Amino acid sequence: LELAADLQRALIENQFAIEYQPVVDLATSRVTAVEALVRWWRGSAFVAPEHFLGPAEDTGLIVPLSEWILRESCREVAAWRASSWDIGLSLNLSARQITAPRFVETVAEALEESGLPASALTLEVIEEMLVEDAEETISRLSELRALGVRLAIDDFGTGYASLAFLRQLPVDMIKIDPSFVSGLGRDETLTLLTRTIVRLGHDLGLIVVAEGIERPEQLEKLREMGCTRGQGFLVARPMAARGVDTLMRTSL
Ligand code: G
Ligand code: G
Ligand code: MN
Ligand code: NA
Repeated sequence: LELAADLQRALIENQFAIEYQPVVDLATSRVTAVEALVRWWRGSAFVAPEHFLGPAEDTGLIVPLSEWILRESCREVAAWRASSWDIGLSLNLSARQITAPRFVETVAEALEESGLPASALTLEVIEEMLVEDAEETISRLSELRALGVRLAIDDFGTGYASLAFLRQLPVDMIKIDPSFVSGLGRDETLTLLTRTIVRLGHDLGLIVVAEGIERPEQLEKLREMGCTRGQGFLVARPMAARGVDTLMRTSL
């Protein structure tokens, strides 16, 4: 309850910030996109998303918070693109955000006011979001996809219905959960499962992103498997917008 009041105040007082984690082309190391990740500095103390996203969801504060993240990140990525850096933006969605009134309109407005093309925006969802209000969620996401926005399944492979999810939702990308990537080169089953997911994704015509790359050996295995995109601390850590500015200057 105290956290809920603090969250409300944090929103009014602009205590939230966005960090961006690069997603790269594993063959060329070129940055293809950045994933926006929310950060909360409560005074001088950092509060991890896993501690406040649940309460924000329960209180409904996730809706205005997500709207701020959406508008702010679209604006920042559009500015990087204006410097002729061809990158996309990936955003994590919350279940409550998708079924909130005017969700589709809000995304369309954020694209319009920032000038970010719909095709440069990828919205990441996890299958738990289809547990409640599945029909409503699928129909809102399908409307966005009709506008040209891309959809990704985040944490792919961890839900019991991952494959069924692929049939229910027209997606463009799967992001392989770090629990698979962590085992590359160390665990035979996880290596085999990763290889199978990469092949499955490509056979379905999807972009496959490996998440949580931390060791050179993982990178090597992924390249060998033909996985074309990756993300993780080895490649690049989440960074403030200024860090992305610097990265852009060295990339152009
Ligand atoms: O990268 P990090 O440890 O901050 O992320 C922790 C969790 O919070 C991840 O599951 C991530 O998807 C989620 N998350 C980070 N930013 C956002 C956001 O802007 N909206 C939502 N809904 N989830 C986010
Ligand atoms: O659930 P989602 O994939 O959106 O989670 C993103 C979270 O994963 C962010 O909090 C980000 O900081 C974290 N993350 C990104 N790369 C790595 C990595 O290589 N190792 C670990 N442990 N966490 C990572
Ligand atoms: Mn994500
Ligand atoms: Na993930």
